[in-house]
Amino acid sequence: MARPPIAIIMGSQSDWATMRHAAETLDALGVPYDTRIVSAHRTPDRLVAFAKGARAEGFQVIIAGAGGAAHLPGMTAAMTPLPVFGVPVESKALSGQDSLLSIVQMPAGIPVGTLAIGRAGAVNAALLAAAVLALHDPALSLRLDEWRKRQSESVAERPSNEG
Ligand code: RP5
Repeated sequence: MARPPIAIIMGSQSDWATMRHAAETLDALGVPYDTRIVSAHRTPDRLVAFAKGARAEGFQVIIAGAGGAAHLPGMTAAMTPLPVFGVPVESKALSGQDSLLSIVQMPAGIPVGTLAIGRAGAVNAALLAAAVLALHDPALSLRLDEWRKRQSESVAERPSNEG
């Protein structure tokens, strides 16, 4: 069986409540992925092994979610040539502003594509990762078009008291 092209990594089990939205979006698009807990500070050796081996494992894009002092996306990007999309997880103390600034403010030279805080960022990271793969996958490109079409069709013309 082909290896999944996307890795969804996160700093903690507690990040899964956010990062599962990336997984569900990839499910909807029919894109295989692997999920791992990789903490930059609690499991640094696991981080190094994962990031250095990610390309050899067959991954093409990495989605990395973390909260607080969120080093995971940047440290991962420092050790792999693969594109890394960072998802700032909403933290309790600072509502994810800490996560966002930790991930987005990469010094020039090591890029991390940074998404919005929380669920929106997780969903969009998955859509962005799928769009990268779709550049060389016409069937996935069609599925992405269909996903957007369904999204447009799901928007009512007028607001309702039910919603
Ligand atoms: C970060 O610390 C994780 O990415 C998580 O968002 C945050 C809190 O982790 P837990 O204390 O819930 O494990 O490393």
